[in-house]
Amino acid sequence: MENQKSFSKAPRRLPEIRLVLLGERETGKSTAGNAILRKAGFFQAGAATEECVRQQAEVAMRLVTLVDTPGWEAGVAGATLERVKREIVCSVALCPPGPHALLLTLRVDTLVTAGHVREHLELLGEGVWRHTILLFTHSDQLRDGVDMEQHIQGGGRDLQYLLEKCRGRYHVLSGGDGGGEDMKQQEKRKLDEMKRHHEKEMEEKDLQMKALKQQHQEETARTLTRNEKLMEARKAEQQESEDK
Ligand SMILES: Nc1nc2c(ncn2[C@@H]2O[C@H](COP(=O)(O)OP(=O)(O)OP(=O)(O)O)[C@@H](O)[C@H]2O)c(=O)[nH]1
Ligand SMILES: [Mg+2]
Repeated sequence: MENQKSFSKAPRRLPEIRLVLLGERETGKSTAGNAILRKAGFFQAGAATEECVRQQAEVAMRLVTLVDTPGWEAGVAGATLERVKREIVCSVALCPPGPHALLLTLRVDTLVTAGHVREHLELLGEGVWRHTILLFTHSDQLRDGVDMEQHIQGGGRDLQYLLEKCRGRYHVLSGGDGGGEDMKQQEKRKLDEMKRHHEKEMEEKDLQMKALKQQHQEETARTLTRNEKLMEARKAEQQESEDK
C-alpha cells in the first residue's frame, strides 16, 4: 500500500520538446513565445529582446523548453550587431542536447529577403534548414480577402525559396493569442513530427556508425589473415632455404 502511494506520487516524466525562436527584429518572436507556452508575461514582448531568454512550461502534456533570441536587423542594408550574432549562435546551447526545431518568424505584412534570412540563420550551420519551421506572425494583418494559402502562393520567389529550404514546413500564429485549440493541436502535431524526424536522423547516424565499425572490423580481420598467410609463406621459404 505504502509502495503504491509513493508510486502514484512519483513525478511524471513528460516528453520534452525544445525550441528556439529566431527572426528579424519585431517580427513577433517574444509574443509567439508567450503564445506557445500559454503564459502572458514569460517573454517581454513589445520591447527589444537584448539577450537569449529560456523559459519552460507544460503544454498539452509536453514539457516545452523555448529560447527567445534578440532579432537581427531588418532589411539587407541593416547591419546586425556582432553581439546579436553571438547570441544567435549561443541560443542552441541553452536547450541541451540541442533544439528539436527552430522557429523562424516571418511577418505576413512584410516582404521577406531570403538572402538576409540565410545570412543570419546559417550562423548556426548550413544544416540548420533541416530543423527549421517557418512561423508566420501578424496573420491578423493579412489583406482583406487573402488567406494564408494565397499569401504563400503570392509571396514571391524569396518566400518560396525559404519554404522549399524548410521542405514545406510552416505554421501560422494568429494575433498573439496562440490561435485557439485547433492551432495548438496543429502545432503539437507538427512538433511531434519534427521530433520523430530528429530521432530518426539520430538513429540513421547510429546505424551508419555501426556499419562503418563493422566494415572496419572486417577489413582489420582480412588484413590480419593476409599478414598471417604472408608470415607462414615466409617461414616456409626460410625453412626450405635452411633445408637446402
Ligand atoms: N497585430 C499584431 N501585432 C503583433 C503580433 N505579434 C506581435 N505583435 C506586436 O509586434 C510588436 C513586436 O513584438 P515582439 O514579440 O516584441 O517582437 P520580437 O520579434 O520579439 O522583437 P525583438 O525582440 O525586438 O526582435 C509588439 O508590439 C507586439 O505586440 C501579431 O500577430 N499581430
Ligand atoms: Mg523579442
